[in-house]
Amino acid sequence: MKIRGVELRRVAMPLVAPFRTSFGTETTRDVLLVRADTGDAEGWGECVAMAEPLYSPEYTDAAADVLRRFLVPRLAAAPHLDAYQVAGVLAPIKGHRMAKAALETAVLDAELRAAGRSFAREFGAVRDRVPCGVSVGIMDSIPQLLDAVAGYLAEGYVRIKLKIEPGWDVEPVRAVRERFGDDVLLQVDANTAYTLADARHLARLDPFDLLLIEQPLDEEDVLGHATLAKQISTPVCLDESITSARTAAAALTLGACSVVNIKPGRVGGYLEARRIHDLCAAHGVPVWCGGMLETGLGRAANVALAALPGFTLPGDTSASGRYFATDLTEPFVLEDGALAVPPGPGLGVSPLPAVLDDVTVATEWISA
Ligand code: NPG
Repeated sequence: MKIRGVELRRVAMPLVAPFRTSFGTETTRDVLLVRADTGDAEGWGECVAMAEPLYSPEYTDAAADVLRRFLVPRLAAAPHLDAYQVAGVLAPIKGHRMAKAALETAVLDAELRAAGRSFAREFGAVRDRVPCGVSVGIMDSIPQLLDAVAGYLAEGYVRIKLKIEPGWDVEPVRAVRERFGDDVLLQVDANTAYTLADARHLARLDPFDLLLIEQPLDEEDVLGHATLAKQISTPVCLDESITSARTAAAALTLGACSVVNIKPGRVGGYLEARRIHDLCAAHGVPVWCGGMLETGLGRAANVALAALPGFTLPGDTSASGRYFATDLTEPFVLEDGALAVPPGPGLGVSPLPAVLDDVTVATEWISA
C-alpha cells in the first residue's frame, strides 16, 4: 500500500452541555480529522488532542502542524506501507502520540476497508456489544449533580464516573452514594489535581467502595502513586501517566496502579493500546477504555477495542448523545447499557457528508 495523500480536516462540534474537569471546561469539541487516501481505499482517523494543552502537552494546532511538516511527509516517503509499520516509520519524531495515533488509525482503516475486515476482528474482539459507563463533569451544586446522575442511570449507563478536584470530592461521592445506593458502580477521576500531601484526605473516599480513583497525582509522579496506593484502599488507576506499553509495565512493576485506563490516542494508537491490553491481561490487571469526547469515528474504534477480553470494566464509551446533538456518523445509541460494536469493514462507520460539511471549519490536502 502507498499513501497518495492525506487530508487534514478541522471540525467544530458543539457539545450538548459544557463538560467541566479539574483542568478546564469544554463547550465545543475542536476536532482534527485525518483522512488517508491509498488509491484502493480511504481511511479515517480522529485526533483526540484538545484545543488547549491542558490534559496533555498536545493540542489541535500542534497536531496539525506536526502531521503536516513531519509525520505525513515521512509516511509518504515510505515505499511500501502497512499499518503495522506506521509507528516504526514515525518513531524518530519524538512524542506527539495523539497525532501519530490519528495517522496510524487512518492507514489502518484504509487497509481494513480494502480487505473487508473490521477493527473488532483485527483487534481480536470477543464481544459484539460493550457495556458503557459515563463520565460526569464537575457541577455548580450537589443537586445539579444528582439530577445529572439520575438522568444517566435512567438512560441505562452501567457505571458512573465523577470528575473530582480539591473542594469537589468527598461530598459529591457521599451524595451520590446516599441517593443511589451502594450497588451503583462508581469511580472518580482527578486528572492530576492532587499531590501526595493529600493522601489522608483521599483516604476519606475509602468508605464509599469506589471501583477506583483515576490519576490523582501528576502524570510524572509514578512513584507518588505507588506510595499513595499503599495509603488508601480505593484501587488506583492511571490514565495520563500511561503513554506506552513500556510505561504501563513500569507502573505495574512499581505498584503505582492496579487498574489501567487505555486511551488509544494517549499511547500513540490502537496497536499500542492493544499491547497494553495484552500486558495487563497477562498480569491479571483489569483495563477499561477511556474517552476523549470523540465523534462517532473515534468512538467506533474505541468500542471495537473495548470488545477485547481484558476490558473487564465498563469504559467511557458513552453514546453519541452524551456529547453531541448530531454526531458526524450514524449515532451510537445505548441499548440496555451497551453499545453495539460496528461489524462493517474498517471502522464500520463513515462521516455523514451533510453533517461533515456543516461542521467543517477548514480542510487541507497534503499530497504525497
Ligand atoms: O466520555 O469521551 C468521554 C469523556 C470521558 O472524562 C472523560 N474524559 O480525563 O478521561 C478524561 C476526560 C477527558 C476528556 C480528557 C477530554 C481529555 C479530554
